[in-house]
Amino acid sequence: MKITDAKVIVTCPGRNFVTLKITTDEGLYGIGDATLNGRELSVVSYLEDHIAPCLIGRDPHQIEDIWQYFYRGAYWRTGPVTMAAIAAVDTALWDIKAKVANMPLYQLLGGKSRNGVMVYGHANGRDIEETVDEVSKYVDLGYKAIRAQSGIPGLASTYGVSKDKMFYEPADADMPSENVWSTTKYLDHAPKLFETLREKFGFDYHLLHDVHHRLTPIEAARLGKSLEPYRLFWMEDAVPAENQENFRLIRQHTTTPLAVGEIFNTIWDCRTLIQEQLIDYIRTTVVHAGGITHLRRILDFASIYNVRSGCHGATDLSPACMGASLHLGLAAPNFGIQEYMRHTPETDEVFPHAYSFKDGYLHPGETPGHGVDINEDLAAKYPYSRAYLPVNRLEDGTMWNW
Ligand code: KDG
Ligand code: MG
Repeated sequence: MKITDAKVIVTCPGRNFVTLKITTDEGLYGIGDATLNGRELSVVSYLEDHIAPCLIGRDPHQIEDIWQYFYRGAYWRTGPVTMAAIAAVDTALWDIKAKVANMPLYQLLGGKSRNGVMVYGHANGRDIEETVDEVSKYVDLGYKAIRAQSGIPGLASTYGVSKDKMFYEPADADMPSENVWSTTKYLDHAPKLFETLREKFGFDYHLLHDVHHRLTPIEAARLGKSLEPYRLFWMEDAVPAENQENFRLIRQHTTTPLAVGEIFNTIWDCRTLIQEQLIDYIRTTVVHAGGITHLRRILDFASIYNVRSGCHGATDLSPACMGASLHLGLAAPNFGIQEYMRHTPETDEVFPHAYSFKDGYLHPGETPGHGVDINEDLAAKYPYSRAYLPVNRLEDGTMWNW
């Protein structure tokens, strides 16, 4: 079998997605997600100009060798653009291999370790009251785990609070919108949200929270401590994680479980965090961490240190990424939870998929491959539209982490 074509498809059914479609001389094809939110076209160029020419003529079954060829062989290793491009190739090749085997991908990854993949949804509101109402809606939909974010008094907008309740879309403008952040106001408010949620819903549901990289280690330690009575499933991205050692300080001070890694690209980005057991959940995902091949390596490494998966699954990760992630989640021994921010109906139509939601769990389905396809005619009706994530400044104008 030989690869005859590697085509990059860019579509914007409400938001931008980049997809790689690899076709073989036997007519079988596979697809992989290559979306890098706000920087999409850099991955398009990487794939079209630098990867596609080296793919034609190769045997699609040699997934590991092809992965190493594009990782080691590039000389310039790692980074989100390179790793998203490699991920797309890898995901498409696993899709092809499973189609050839006529099996759902999870069978090739060792078979299922559970009946379904527990997911968490995103409840958010402008204030605590509205967030409580939104949590109720997720409870009614059958979710077992819910992420809660609320607007902060005195701040015009903040991460995680959306106008469209089911579809949070932070990449909202042709030029980056500017948010204003106050750690003082946030630290005062966040524990009140979870106190109210536990009073109202008890402890039957898992509650999660995303700090979105905004604190210093000692502030994160303080927040973790103040959230302890509310027994969160996790506190996510409490600090930026370029400096993995930062988590030692947070860990020393709090028993609130810690999750990090949605922007990591390789196993090296999380090595200290995992080896020293400074975190409980690793959030690396298929598209931004080198595909199924590399994510599986990270999860296997994490499994020796009691660290479980909590893969990123925001709307900017396409259904092709979600499908692949669900197969890995069904098979991995140390699966923890999967984020599930729903896609719009337009996106679901462009990417017909076999996965389905029931009673708080997603199942990848039994279709051979990863079970996600792309309708190219429909995709062509939604041209690329530039959209940036916001930027963040402190109240005095200093640039901060968004
Ligand atoms: O593109 C950025 C989003 O994926 C990110 O802001 C979402 O933090 C996020 C999450 O936990 O889903
Ligand atoms: Mg996050």
